[in-house]
Amino acid sequence: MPFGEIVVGSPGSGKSTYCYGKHQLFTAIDRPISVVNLDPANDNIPYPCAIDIASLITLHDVMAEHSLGPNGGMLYCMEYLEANYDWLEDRLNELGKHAYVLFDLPGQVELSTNHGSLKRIIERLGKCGFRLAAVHLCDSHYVTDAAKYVSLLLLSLRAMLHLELPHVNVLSKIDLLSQYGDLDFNLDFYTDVQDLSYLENALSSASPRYSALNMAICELIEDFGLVGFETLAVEDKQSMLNLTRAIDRATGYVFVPKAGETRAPDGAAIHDPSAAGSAQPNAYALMSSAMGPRVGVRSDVRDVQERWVDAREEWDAYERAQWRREGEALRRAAAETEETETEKRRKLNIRERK
Ligand SMILES: Nc1nc2c(ncn2[C@@H]2O[C@H](COP(=O)(O)OP(=O)(O)OP(=O)(O)O)[C@@H](O)[C@H]2O)c(=O)[nH]1
Ligand SMILES: [Mg+2]
Repeated sequence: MPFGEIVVGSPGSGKSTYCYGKHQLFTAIDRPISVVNLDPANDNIPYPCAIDIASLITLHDVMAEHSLGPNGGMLYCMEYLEANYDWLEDRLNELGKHAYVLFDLPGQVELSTNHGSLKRIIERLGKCGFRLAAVHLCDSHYVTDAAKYVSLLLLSLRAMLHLELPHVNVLSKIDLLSQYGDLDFNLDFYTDVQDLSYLENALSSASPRYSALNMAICELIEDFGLVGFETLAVEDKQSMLNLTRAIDRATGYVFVPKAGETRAPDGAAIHDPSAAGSAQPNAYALMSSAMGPRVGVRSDVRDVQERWVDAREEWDAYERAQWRREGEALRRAAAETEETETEKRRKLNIRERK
């Protein structure tokens, strides 16, 4: 069965960059991936695009033809895509039953918070057999200001309730966080969303009515108890892998054995080149695959804080030194291979001359 991610978030939150990063990562680790651009204003698409909405409709044409501005034009494009859903379905079918598809959406937040077209498109994808999760990217710059953070919480909650999908909220560009000055709280305060009453002091510096509104929103968010965040620095492999683990749990991909592998009754992996990963669910250790603690480097947000906020420069220097060492080792190995090859050729020449 096909799996997929609906990648949404505010303008500039990093959606297209994330799709590109994930395409590079999955290609490197040999996992299937296709990226579908559903942003009709995406002129410079960084990733190889499996399906592009531009071959159906472009924002430029809509604005010219219907005298609409960019925002109204974007909503028109989404309604047009919904009306021509068969176009999308035909192309998705060509990607095969075991595809893993990222849908790169435009940055208009109303598409994921109140407009109906995207929601109905998602419903139809679900009926076609897609196992989907919404990946909601939020610029981590928002956590540097209490009122902005509250608006981010509300936006995330609205998207979760509106889209009705397994949902992963992500604080993107976490690598830039240390540039915005000191945070009022540790990073886990912002990602775990446990006790928002601590924000009261920071919020009370605004006008009384505005801070009362923000505190009321905080209460609402806590009553629902749904919002939490993962973190992402798109160029950091560990960060991408960690987010991938969280999304795999949300979509159910965590149950899918690797393509070319089946499971014996005791759970041992058996090599079977004919096995297509997503066709055969992993019945072994079903609950522990889903409910066990997430493992892997920086799966704990305190480590993320240390890497990107508290000791970013030291970690940068450490990683640079690691890369240098790895580069030197590779160069040495290449030189040794070259030397052995030259020696082999030399011996062969001597033998031929004899
Ligand atoms: N430092 C850093 N920059 C990032 C990261 N992710 C994205 N960016 C930068 O953020 C900017 C916006 O990224 P895009 O991927 O175009 O954002 P988008 O959400 O697709 O934007 P729209 O499609 O216009 O809504 C680009 O300059 C990216 O290079 C990240 O993890 N770290
Ligand atoms: Mg984009």
